[in-house]
Amino acid sequence: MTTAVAHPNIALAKYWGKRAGAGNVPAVPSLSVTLAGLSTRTTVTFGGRGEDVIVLNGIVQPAGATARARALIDSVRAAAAIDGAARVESENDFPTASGLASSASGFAALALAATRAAGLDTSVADVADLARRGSASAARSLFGGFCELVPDEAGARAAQVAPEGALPLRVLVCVVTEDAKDVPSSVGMEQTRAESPYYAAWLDAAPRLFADIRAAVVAGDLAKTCELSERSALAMHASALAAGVVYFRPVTLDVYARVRALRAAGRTAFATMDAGPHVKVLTSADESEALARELGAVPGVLRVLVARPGPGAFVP
Ligand code: 2P0
Repeated sequence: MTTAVAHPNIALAKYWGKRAGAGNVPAVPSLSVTLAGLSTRTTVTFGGRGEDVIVLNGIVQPAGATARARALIDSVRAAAAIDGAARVESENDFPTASGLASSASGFAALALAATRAAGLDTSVADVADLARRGSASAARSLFGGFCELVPDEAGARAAQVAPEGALPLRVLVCVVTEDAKDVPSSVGMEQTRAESPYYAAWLDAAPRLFADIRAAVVAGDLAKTCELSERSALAMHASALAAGVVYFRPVTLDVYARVRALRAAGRTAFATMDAGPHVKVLTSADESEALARELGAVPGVLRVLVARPGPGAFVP
């Protein structure tokens, strides 16, 4: 039995779209910041009888809803040549409708706990590869601070780009709904690939945005990192919008308008968003508390979580 803890991450350079073929390989490189203060804690026990059991936040999950987690467990069992069923218990200390993807921290914690519970001495890079097959963004949560996920001939490689302290970045998560239902990202990506006239433009632009964001992070340039991150998110959503994949709601646009107004007034404020309507505002540590109050005053914003760069997945 082993317990592992992982934190969610927010992409600064977005991943959107998968390479053709098996293995869940992203079509573009991405770069994220792992967040402190919010965690998934997962315990894996091997050696049971009967079927594998997966319990999420206290609720036993049906097999159909957890196929990717079961595939991960099967591959660990095969690699370790062990028999017996697995029991997985996983808890998030942040709500599913928080606007933060629980699949990233969930698959990162599962991959680390499962390999260690099976007695495997898998390298962190290989644990990230296992997590990536479950959910690509999860590979980035194995590493702390700023992390990249870069597709190559063999699949995709995750690695740390810069440590937690490289930038005084804060992420203000503006939660705009308690409703967890949106088009799942894998469905939205596939619809974008199949139907968007701007998908090719996204595939063309994303690697350049990634390279420029990576350079800004490594140089410790907070303003440039935030500015380019907003562009990456807007380019991703423009390609999705053209396929009818719409994650914006009226309040989302209201937050974007407030961010532009704050910026016009000289503040560091840039917006990014994922496969849901919540807006994550990127700012500096110094400005974060005041900005969180101002964003919390936008009608329709339910609450604002302030998150800082955090550590990679670990066994406590
Ligand atoms: C990202 N997102 O880079 C992008 C930006 C959402 C928008 O990664 O299909 O759950 O499991 O590989 O990682 C969310 O997609 O997708 C995501 P799968 P995942 O963070």
